[in-house]
Formats: sequence, C-alpha cells, structure tokens
Amino acid sequence: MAKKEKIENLTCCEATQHMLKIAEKQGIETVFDRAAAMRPCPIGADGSCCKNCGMGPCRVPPSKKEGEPAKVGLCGATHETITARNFARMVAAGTAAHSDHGRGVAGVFLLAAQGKIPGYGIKDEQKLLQLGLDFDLDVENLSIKELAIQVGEKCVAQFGQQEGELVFLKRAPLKRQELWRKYKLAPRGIDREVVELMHRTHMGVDQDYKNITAQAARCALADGWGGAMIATELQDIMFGTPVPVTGNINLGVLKADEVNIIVHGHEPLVSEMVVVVSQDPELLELAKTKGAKGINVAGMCCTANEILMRHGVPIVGNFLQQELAITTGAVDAMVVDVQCIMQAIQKTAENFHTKIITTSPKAMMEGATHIEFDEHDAISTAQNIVRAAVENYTQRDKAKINIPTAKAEMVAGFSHETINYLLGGTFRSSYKPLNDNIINGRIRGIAGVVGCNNARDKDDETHLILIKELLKNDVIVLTTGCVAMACGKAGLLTPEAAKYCGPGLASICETVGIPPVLHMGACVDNTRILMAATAVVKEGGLGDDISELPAAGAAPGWMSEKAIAIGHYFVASGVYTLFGSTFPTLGSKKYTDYLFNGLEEEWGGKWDFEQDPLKMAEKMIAHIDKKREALGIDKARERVLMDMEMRRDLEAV
Ligand code: XCC
Ligand code: SF4
Repeated sequence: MAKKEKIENLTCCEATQHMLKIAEKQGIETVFDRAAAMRPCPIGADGSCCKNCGMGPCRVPPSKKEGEPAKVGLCGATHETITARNFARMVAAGTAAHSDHGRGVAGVFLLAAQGKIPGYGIKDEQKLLQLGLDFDLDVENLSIKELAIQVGEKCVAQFGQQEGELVFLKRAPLKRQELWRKYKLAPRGIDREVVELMHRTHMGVDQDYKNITAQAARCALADGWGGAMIATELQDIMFGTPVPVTGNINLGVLKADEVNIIVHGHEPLVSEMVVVVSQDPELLELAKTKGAKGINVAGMCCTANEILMRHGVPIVGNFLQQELAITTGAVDAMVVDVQCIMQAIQKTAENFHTKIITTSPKAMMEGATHIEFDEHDAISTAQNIVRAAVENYTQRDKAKINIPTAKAEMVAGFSHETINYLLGGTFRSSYKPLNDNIINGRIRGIAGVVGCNNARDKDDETHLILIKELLKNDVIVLTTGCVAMACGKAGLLTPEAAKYCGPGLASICETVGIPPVLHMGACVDNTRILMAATAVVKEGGLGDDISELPAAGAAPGWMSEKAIAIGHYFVASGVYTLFGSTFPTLGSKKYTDYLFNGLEEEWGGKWDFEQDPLKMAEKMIAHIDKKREALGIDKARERVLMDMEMRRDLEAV
C-alpha cells in the first residue's frame, strides 16, 4: 500500500481539507483513500493492454532492451494498433455519453414542442430561429410551434442519420469544413460513427493506427459538432441561453436549517424541474412543518454548471467533493442522473440519513432509492423527489452535522452569444473588439481550460497554477466543467480577478467589467467554445481557420472518457490540445508521436501532454506566439507597450 499523503497535500481547497479531516475522524473512506491504496495499473495506464478478444488480455509493454523485437498480441496486433484501439474506444465511450445526453434532450424538446409534456417550453425563440436556419427550414412561414416541432424532428434524426453530413458542421469555418471532407473526417450520423468505431476496434478489423485515429476523429466530431452541440442548443432554447449571473460555490452553500437537496450529474432535464418545484408553496409549507426554514437546492458536477448558468443556483462542489458533501451530514437527498456519479456515495450515505435518489433508467445503483424521471409527468416526479428529501429532514442526526464555512462568489453564464453582446459595446453585438484587442496585443491569445479533477493529482492545484500563469501573460481563459469550479472557489470568476492579469488583459476586463476567466458552462458546453472560436475566425483579421487562431486548449486534470472525446474533437477542429495528469497512449512511442507531432500536418491541431502546470502554460503560450507570428501580429504586442512607455517618457521630459 502506498504511503498516505497529508491532507494538505491532497487538495488546495480549504473546505475539502476540512471535510477530509472529518471523514478521517469518522472512519469514512473517500476517493482520496482509495487512490492512496491502489496505484493505477502501469500497463493499462500506458494503453499497452488489449482485451478485445478472448485470447487476451495481451500485454505489450515497450521492449526493455535496445534491438529487442517489439512484442505483439496473440493475433499479431502491434503496440501502435493496440494503443490506438484503446484510445479510440475512449473516444467512442465519451461521444456516446455526451450524445446520449443530447438525444435525451432532443427527445424531450420534441415532446415539449408538440405540447405533450407540461413544464417544458420555449424560452429562447431567437436561438430556435437560428436552428431553423441551420436546418434550412422555412422560418418565415412557420409558427414558433411548427418550427420547434420541425427543429426537434431534425435534431432527433441527426443521431440515426446514415449518409451525408451532420448539419452543424456547416457552422464551422469553410476552410475547416473542406479539410474535414478532404480527410474523410466529416461525420455522417452520430450513432453511426460510434458504432463504426466500436466495429473497427473489434478484434481483427482496422489494424492501421492512422486510419483508426481518423475514424476516432469522425466520431469525436459527431460529439462536438453533433450530439453535444444539440444538447447545448436545445437546452438553451428550452431553459434559456445563459446570461451573466452571480452565484456561490463550495460546501459552505449547504444550510444547517434548511432541507438540502443536491442535484448531481449532467442532464438539466431533471434538475431544472427540481429547482422549479423547490419553490412550490405546498412543499415549502411541508418543509416548515418538519422544522426546516426552507428548501435549498445546490448543484454538483456539470448539473451544477447548468443550473448555476441559468438560475444562479449555488454549486456545492466538484467531482471530488461528492462523498464529502454527504459527510457534512446535512444533505437530505442527493439526486443523481448520469455520468461522474461515484458508486461510493451510496456507502457514504449509509453513514448518515442521506437518501441517494437515482432518476435515470440508464443509471441505477444498488442500495439507492429509484424515483424514475418521467418527462411526461416531470412536475409531479420532481415533486415526489423533493418531498422525499423534505420528509427525510427529520432523520438528520444533529450531532453529525459539519458544514464548512468556505464559499466563494462568482459570475458565470458566458454563452458565446453573451460574450458577443458584452464585447460588442453599445451599438452592436460583435466579436470585433475581441479580435482588435488580440491583433493589437492587449490580449495575447485565447485559452480553453476545461475538464475534470483527478484523484491522482493534488485537487484543483494544477488548474489554478496553469490559469494564473496564462492570465499573467494576457491570455484570456474560457472554462467549463469542474475546472470552472476550481476557478470559482479560488475567486477567479469575478471581475476583481483582473489583479492576476497582465496589463493588457487587465485593462480589457476593467473596461468591459468581465472576469478574466469566463465560465461557459458544463462539459457539453465546450461546444460554446467551438462556436466562439468560429465567431472569432468569421469576424476576420485572424486567419481563415480555427487552427490559425492564437489559441490553445488544455485539460490539466482530466479523468473522464468524455474528456478524451472532447480533446479529440478540439484537435480535429484545429486546436493545440494539452492534457495533464496522465495520457493513455504513452506506452507506444510511435503512436504517441503520431498524436503529438504527426497529426498537425494534416489537421492543423495536435495533442500534447504535460504534468507541470507552469510548463503547460509555457507550451500553450509558445503555441499562441507561433500563431501570432504566422499571422504577422507578433510585433504588435511589443509595439503597444513601447508606445505607452514612450508616451510616459515624453510626459516625464
Ligand atoms: Fe465529470 Fe462533467 Fe469531468 Fe467534472 S468535468 S468530472 S466529466 S462533471 Ni465535465
Ligand atoms: Fe490479444 Fe489480438 Fe485479442 Fe487483443 S485482439 S486480446 S491483441 S489476440
């Protein structure tokens, strides 16, 4: 068993440290304990193990001695092929997860449009019209209801489409679309690409690592420009496109004297209804009769980002805080749907009165209470869930309640439409001011820093070091997922965080009144970053393709297969994408070299891996500078600074 780390070395989040101490005292095991007790399997971690057939698992670790023939699997599969297949299957799983989320949203959207499910409606008609145009519908002559039905049908059909191209590919810069066609990366239908990738990685099918990687890209693009984009867009139409909103974050948002309901997971279909119903006078009255002052809903994981962005509902914590939230003893129900829900929470909950309520027929858990979410009866299902939590309030053991005080304020809700609006100034919405400031060098470049928290690293730390280093160098940061939460907890999602920025970026944040780190939503909302990047290209002056932008992406502490799918669609969209923590192909030098160096020539984007956050920042900035140079705007930066200096010098004289 590996040595157990000191709690201070496990996380830089105070509330997490506080709760880890309490968990230790009470003998409650957490993911951090399990991480110390079990090391990752070194062969699997490197992608060097194949178990795609019953003759294996075959292990093909790299040769130890120079000149030793490379090991192959029983079938003769090479190290590159095995590694590429493992990598590709992560992309398939990640795409499947996001896209099944998208499919769920599209199904509910269509039912809502048909008027079959009370509780859901159309909040953003503007965006509905935009989608109508994307699908070439007769927007001028259709009523909103007709348009919504047709858009819903079209979106649902994208999943099962067999031929042609996904419709949202048309949103990308023209040059990118041509590249996708040239290299046969343009996805035909969402499900088709996932299925084909699973087929190709089956024993004895595609044994060319480059060809596997290309299909993995076609699959990943079916996530980013397909399933996940459908999820984001339709959620915006149904629940509202986010606009800046303030909220609180961290375990301190739990309330000792109110019913605490945590909604945890990913799809806003359930959580939106729980938020609405928690204000139901009848349920509030019931809470009072149980001795509670109110009903406090808080979010966890990406569900939290969804309801924060649209309602300002507080975030209780990130992925690694799920067991600790329950350990506060103050959670009356944790309502979960899909993705990133640790099975361990049920065992943690058994130490307290907390009810774990599963809601999706796709995601059940032994020991948990299952209240299946029925969209036809969304309101009353949500009422049943909230009622179960309220009834449970009296079961609390007051002696076991430990709520840390730590919480921070933040601003979220930066959809790409909002950024457009905020930057555009008084007269018209536009990305022009952003482009101008990139060209004149006040903003050196754009970084997307996204992804998870990984229990193998010090929680939150790499994220924050990386982001602060980028800000210091005038790189504006777009964020989503659990990284957004790290930023929120550390105060980076407020305009005051301008103090971490270099002079150029600081001046922009101060003028526009925005934080230097823009919280754009959940992980499906990484599609907002694709749209923002596209908007910057289309605005002009910074090249004709996403790959020409002074921009880079990173996921410093990823853990989910969805992150690999996201990374791969960013790479296939032309972005330099840097992952931290661990990388699943390192066992094969040849394959890793292809991802890190070979791809760029054709796709314009590439993968990279780096664990040290300062070196990550250095690499991202070097890439940004390389792009600035290629655009011929590399000198602008010095010139602006010199002009100001010179002016000051002159004034002094
Ligand atoms: Fe999950 Fe989405 Fe990762 Fe957080 S960031 S650990 S995927 S909740 Ni999306
Ligand atoms: Fe081994 Fe080949 Fe089977 Fe994989 S597919 S387990 S490498 S025999």
